[in-house]
Amino acid sequence: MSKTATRAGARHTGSFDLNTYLEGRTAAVNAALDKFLPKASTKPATIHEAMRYSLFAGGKRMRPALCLAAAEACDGKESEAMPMACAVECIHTYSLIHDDLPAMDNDDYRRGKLTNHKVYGEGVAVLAGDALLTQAFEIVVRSKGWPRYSHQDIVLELAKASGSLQLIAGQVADLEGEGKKLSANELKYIHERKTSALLCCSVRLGGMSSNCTSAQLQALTDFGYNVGLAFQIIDDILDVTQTSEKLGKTAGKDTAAKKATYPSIVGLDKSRKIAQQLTEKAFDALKIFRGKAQALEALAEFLLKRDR
Ligand code: GRG
Repeated sequence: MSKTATRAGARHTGSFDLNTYLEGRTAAVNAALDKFLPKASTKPATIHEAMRYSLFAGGKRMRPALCLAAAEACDGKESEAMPMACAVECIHTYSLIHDDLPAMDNDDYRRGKLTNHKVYGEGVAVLAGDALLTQAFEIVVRSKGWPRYSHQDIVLELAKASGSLQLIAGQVADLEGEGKKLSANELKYIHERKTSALLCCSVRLGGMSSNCTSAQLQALTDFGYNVGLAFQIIDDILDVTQTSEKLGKTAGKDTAAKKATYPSIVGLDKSRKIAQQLTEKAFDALKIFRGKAQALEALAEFLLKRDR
């Protein structure tokens, strides 16, 4: 068995219990989000209901978990990383609401439920996405601040990851690439921006909330970048190998929309191999944490092996 297969294949069967970890983090993140967001009954109630509908529709909470695990690796306090974790989840949920709109991917299901616009109409869905994006900035700006990284640093981090050079750039390239034959490099450009940027931002913010050193921040950047790319390749694989019921969203959309994906360019086996190699690179980036990054390692492995 190759080094990659051994390491990415069976690393965390030992002491670390990822299920318990994820259950605990998800509950804590949900409670914090509930506190940060206006109550559903706050006027105008429709928008607050719509924001909460998608936010609490049952996502995997991977970005917040990565953020909190990164803070842990840098000896940070969960309470100080929590605003960052909630902010990245708000931005992620906004991007899903907008991506599902008829003007974009036109999807009816997300997180196992009807999409936001199917329940609240397109106008409110656009606004719910806008409001969640704005909410993310309010959450981090209102938090108490961090020793080495200013509010300005934190806001810049979030703005860069979600702006027209990263998340939006990826979505634009994705829209413009539909029906076209893209090279593997063009596809990587999309994945880096559409997916990796926010995952990378999540772990960086976790580190920043813990007053991490620049070497630790670089390690988290390398980790997040590689995990992000692997995450999207697995997402593309699941789109062709899983059912809509399992995914909680419409399966087979990439093929139907004639989207270039790793499986369509290099095939399923090679795609799995690339995802495994990227995960291996992500593991390597964690060496600097000398055993304190167990949760990050387990999450990277989980994301490689996930089936939904
Ligand atoms: C700014 C409108 C806009 C879009 C940005 C994020 C995005 C681009 C589009 C959403 C659809 C998509 C395929 C995004 C890539 C990232 C990804 C695989 C999202 C799904 O994330 P999961 O699996 O979802 O973590 P849950 O529901 O579990 O949180």
